[in-house]
Amino acid sequence: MFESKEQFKQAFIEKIQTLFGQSLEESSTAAKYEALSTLIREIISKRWYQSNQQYSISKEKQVYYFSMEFLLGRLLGSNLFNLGITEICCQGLKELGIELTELEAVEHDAGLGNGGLGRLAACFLDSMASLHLPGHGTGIRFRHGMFEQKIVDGYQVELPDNWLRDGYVWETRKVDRAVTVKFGGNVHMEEQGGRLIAIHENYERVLAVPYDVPIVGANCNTVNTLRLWSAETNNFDLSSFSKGDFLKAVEEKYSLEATSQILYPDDNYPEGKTLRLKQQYFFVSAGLQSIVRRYKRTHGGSPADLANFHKKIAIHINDTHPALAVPELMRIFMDEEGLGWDQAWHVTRNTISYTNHTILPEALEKWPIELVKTLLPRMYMIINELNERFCAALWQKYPGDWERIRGMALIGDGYVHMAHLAVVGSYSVNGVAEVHSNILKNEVMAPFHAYFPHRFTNKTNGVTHRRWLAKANPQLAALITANIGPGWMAHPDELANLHRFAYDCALQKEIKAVKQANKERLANYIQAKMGITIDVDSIFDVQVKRIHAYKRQTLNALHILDLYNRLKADPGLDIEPRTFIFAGKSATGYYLAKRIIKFINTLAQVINNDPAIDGKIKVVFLENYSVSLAELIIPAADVSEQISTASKEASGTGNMKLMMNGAITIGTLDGANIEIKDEVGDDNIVIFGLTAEQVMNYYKFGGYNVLDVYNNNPRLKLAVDQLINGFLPVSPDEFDSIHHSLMRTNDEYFVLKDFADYAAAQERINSLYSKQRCWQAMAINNIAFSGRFASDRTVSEYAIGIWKIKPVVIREN
Ligand code: HBZ
Repeated sequence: MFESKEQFKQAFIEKIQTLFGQSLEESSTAAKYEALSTLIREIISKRWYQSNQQYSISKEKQVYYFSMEFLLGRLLGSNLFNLGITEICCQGLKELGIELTELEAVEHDAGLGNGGLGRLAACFLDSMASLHLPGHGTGIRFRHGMFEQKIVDGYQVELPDNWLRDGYVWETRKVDRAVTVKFGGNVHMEEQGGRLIAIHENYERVLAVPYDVPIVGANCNTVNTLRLWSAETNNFDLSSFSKGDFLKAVEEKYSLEATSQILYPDDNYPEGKTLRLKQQYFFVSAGLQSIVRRYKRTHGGSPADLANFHKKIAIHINDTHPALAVPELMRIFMDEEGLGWDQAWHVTRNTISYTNHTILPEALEKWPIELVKTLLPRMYMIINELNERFCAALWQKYPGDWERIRGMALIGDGYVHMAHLAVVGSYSVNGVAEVHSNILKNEVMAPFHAYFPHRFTNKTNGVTHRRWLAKANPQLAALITANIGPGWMAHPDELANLHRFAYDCALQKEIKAVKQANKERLANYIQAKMGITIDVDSIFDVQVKRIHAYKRQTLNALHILDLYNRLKADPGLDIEPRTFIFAGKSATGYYLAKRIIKFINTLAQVINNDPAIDGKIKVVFLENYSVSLAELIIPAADVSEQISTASKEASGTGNMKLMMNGAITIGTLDGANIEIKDEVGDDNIVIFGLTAEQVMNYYKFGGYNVLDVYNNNPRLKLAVDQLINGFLPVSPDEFDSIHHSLMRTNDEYFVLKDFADYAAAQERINSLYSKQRCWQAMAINNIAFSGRFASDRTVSEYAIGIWKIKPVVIREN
């Protein structure tokens, strides 16, 4: 690597010359970005090669994290950071008159995910590499990632994300590692040499080509691999061609390649489209084929060798999207490697582990039998056999209890139930926060927990503090290091040493100054992007996440409307000035969520333009929330809104990113908020609302009396009425759907029920903020007690408790 700034500068200038035949002065910002990234990639490549070599030689167990989504964001900055050369590059570039941040901004976000689930996968990759763990990702190279969101006249408009348009320096196409994936056709069994063999005919063949992205560990030589599969066809349909049907040949080519064209932008609301099932099988089959091929090279390919597969390979499935790994691994073992059913099942069941990320009933994946049968006939046969065997075993244990057996079957009511398949086909099932794992065990998956009591565990989520603290908030990181030393970077628990400085005047002042600088940075962005001037001395109150009824942006918005009403009625109302900042995307077909976006933007329009308010409150909806935008917003937040209906948010991870940047959580006792509260203590968090138990009890007894709550709270009544009484400058029926969801369908998410308590909690926030000594101490304590929420902790729990993998320290040679 670079021994000095001088050496770096020389290498950088040379790279521009060799890549573009240009001098530094002649090159564009984009060219400079490309040159820098290429230079860095070359450093990475050497370590990548060494890592692969040493993994092969060591023959240690490897884990593969299968996920439909990897929400990586940008890689230049985090690669520099993990290589430990940010400073040398930044200073070297400065001397050449270049700002590193400007080059970083050239990179298109790899937005290959919807939200928490996809970003978690990206954090886990970072942690695995940084903990020296042999762990890799397997996913899809979507040609178009999460759509780009524009806000036009207050509405969300979706534009295609064309992130690959300028090429992607971090990937390497490995055409020699391509495999084929088969769809459709028919399968029959034939006896050959005394064995029943599955014969698959008339299928459609898609070529799966891997693109490998290096995953660089922090301060170590480890470089792991994220393998993203792309659907291609290697030849036109020659029979159509020879018949002169050129159009048909082209049509087929594009239809096959469509498989990896687009990420479905639905979080927690699967659309059940054929193409999505195709995507799932596509990457699962390609990924498993390539893992088995490598295993055979390293450990031998006889049936006896393959019987030890699970001792060397762990496959983790990120929610049920890759659950076809269960029947596909069975197929490979039986149809391609000659193992018998029992042996194949033993190995498969001991290879796969599963994380559940949601209990929302509408989000549990199920696929129509007919669709599975036609698109994936061999998968269907195997699932059917698994189902028969599983139901027979249940019958042994619960003779006559049809009700229970029906509820647990893999196939029922015309569908294949993917969560059932995932639980039955794996050796470990985990939830992502304590409360969520308990709900899985005791409610949603209670019969499975009774049958497989040892299979269920909890692994509370975490996020990489390298990206979300050190890189996103370098000034804060420097301040922390100045006070407690640099050890926290490798051991985030050491952040707890900050606690004793919570009331230290000097530190409080400095923490506040850092926050102020981050707020100014965000305010400048908002000014430039939206032309809105915001008060940098106001409280920055932030709710950034997908727009979803259960996340209750509506509760936040109704409270803002109420605050506005009160300010209008009493201009002298004593409140701290506040800027309410929202960002987030709605699924394209999610009507209610789209109206919620319009509602927030309508409030912004009314409030921001009302001189009577005197700028005391402002509302901003930032368009196109992404990893990079999150890195700008989160360090600037004072208040973190985590206000989901208790029991609905499996964990949340934004809550963790915000706390480690010193924001104070206002939240319900849901997901990881509960554990955040346990870590920081009651004095450093503001909790309100129903508990998960209360919510679930209400559901059991048919809900609560909405009218009672509405009629007995005049402030709430006014705000709810204003949705439909012409008060807002929109057509009178614009917000009918929101009003309807609250008043006519029994307020499924308890927005009205929690309103009064939420408003009281907001007053506590207000009064705490007015006591700055106390507020700054809270901020410091939130940073101090965020160590538990580092993904390094989560990933090492997975490594030890589930995957049983050990670190392999990569040596430079
Ligand atoms: O996974 C989220 C949970 O809602 C959140 O509570 C948790 O912290 C996070 C990580 O464990 N779930 C998702 O983000 N889910 C999806 O994005 C999703 C995407 C496609 C689907 C279903 C869910 O078909």
